[in-house]
Amino acid sequence: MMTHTKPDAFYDTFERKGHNDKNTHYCPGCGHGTIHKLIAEAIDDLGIRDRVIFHSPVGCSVFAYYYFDTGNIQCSHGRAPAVATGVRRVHNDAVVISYQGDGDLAGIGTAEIIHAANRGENITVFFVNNAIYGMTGGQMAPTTLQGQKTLTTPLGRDSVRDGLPIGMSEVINALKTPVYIERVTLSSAKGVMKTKKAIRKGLEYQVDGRGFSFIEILSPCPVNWKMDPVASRKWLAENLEPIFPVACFRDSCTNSSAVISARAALEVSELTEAVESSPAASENAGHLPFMGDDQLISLLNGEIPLERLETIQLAEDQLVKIAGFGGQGVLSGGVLLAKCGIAESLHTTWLPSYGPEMRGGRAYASVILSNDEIGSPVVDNPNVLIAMNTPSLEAFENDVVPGGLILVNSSIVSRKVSREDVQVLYVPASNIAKEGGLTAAANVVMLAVYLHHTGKIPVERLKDIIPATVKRKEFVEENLKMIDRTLNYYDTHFRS
Ligand SMILES: Cc1ncc(C[n+]2csc(CCOP(=O)(O)OP(=O)(O)O)c2C)c(N)n1
Ligand code: SF4
Repeated sequence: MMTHTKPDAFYDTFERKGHNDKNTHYCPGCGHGTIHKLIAEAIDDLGIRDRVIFHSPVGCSVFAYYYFDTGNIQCSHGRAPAVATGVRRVHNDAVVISYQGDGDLAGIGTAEIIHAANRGENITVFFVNNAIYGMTGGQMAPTTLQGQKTLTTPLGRDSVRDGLPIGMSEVINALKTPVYIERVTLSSAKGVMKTKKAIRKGLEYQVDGRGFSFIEILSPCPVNWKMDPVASRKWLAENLEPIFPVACFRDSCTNSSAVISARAALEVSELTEAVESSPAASENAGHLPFMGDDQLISLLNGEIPLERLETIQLAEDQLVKIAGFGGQGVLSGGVLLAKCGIAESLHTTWLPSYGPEMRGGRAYASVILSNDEIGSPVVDNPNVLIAMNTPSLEAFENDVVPGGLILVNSSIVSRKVSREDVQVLYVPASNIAKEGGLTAAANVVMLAVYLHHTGKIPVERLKDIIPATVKRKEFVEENLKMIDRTLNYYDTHFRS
């Protein structure tokens, strides 16, 4: 009987998620978890745990040091190969790992990886290519496929505007010094087994002092690809693998290399045409994040006439900060408010900010509504703060401008606002939402109170945009009812 156990190279518990927690912060189906396990197993097999110095990047794997019970260094974005070089040169006996995502390695850290490879540093690089910026919510990465829809390419990556996806294994293969370059995939069980072998080989070569190893791992990001874990592995096989062919590009140590050349750009274009017309791509097309509504597209296309751009006159810009923890609808609340502004033809910005976890971490959204063009989307001193939990109130209460408005989710925040020069409304938003049968709609409750109380934008606008914005159609009606329930609450408790 085979028993699956936790590798010794992992800590017993992962304190990032709380005391005694055995779960990682990764989303279900994310490739990072699988890759971590394979690396930890290889470290165990080679008996090198006490020698490993793991360099974790900026990206979803920024917290790798919470998992690997090895030496750990967290590097700034893209710089892991440079830091690893320094460590390599002063610790002769260390086994140095540089673990990097595609935004990190192929975007911001292009220079570092090329020069570390070219110097033939005796380090092992694990390059996790999920074709997107995962941690920041799904922007285009250098490896994003042509036609692939991301947060920053809502109509698909366009090679004329954005260039073609970069094959980093092919780029590294153009250098003479690396000893081992292989691209593997997590799309299937067989692919995972090959990945395991490649990871082990890359570490072994370093232990033997042979030189620079580069292992590119095609890895799913179900959350930002807007698919479930099973569909994402299929999409990986059908779409990423044709553009980034799985292959051993160089294995100088066994002399059995099957060196393949980079694909010509034209050939890639032909392949991407196939991607764009594939069922997986059209499935993806239904999930345009935040930009999917006709109105925004029309606005961007200039179909909404410019003369409609000054309908509402705001006495002052609305500088709104909505803050809480991930899962309270803080970011989507910001989107709803921003869309209300757009629907009123106001100049509008929405700027999300959140911790590395896709769920449960700290989060806030800054929204600006203005009659004038907006210079910066950053809101340092809001005139409206919507505090969904206590840490948010504590973090931002003192930033609110005198005379500003603070809405406190009094279902969760037990303390009172200490400022006396601001207006405060204590709204039991979570309770109102729960009693209305949709706990997740506390954000809508707060927005309805804000709009109704200030009269800046008719609350009707919120009702107008909800059907096109709320992703799960079965919740549209509940959200609309929640607004009426909130207005009743407001009229009873604040107007009387
Ligand atoms: C210098 C700097 N620029 C930008 C950022 C914002 N940022 C954080 S993670 C990230 C993208 C990471 O994407 P990737 O390397 O593909 O890793 P993934 O999250 O997909 O694992 C960016 C741009 C930052 N933290 N620091
Ligand atoms: S956002 Fe993507 S890469 Fe990041 S943890 Fe989630 S699935 Fe993984």
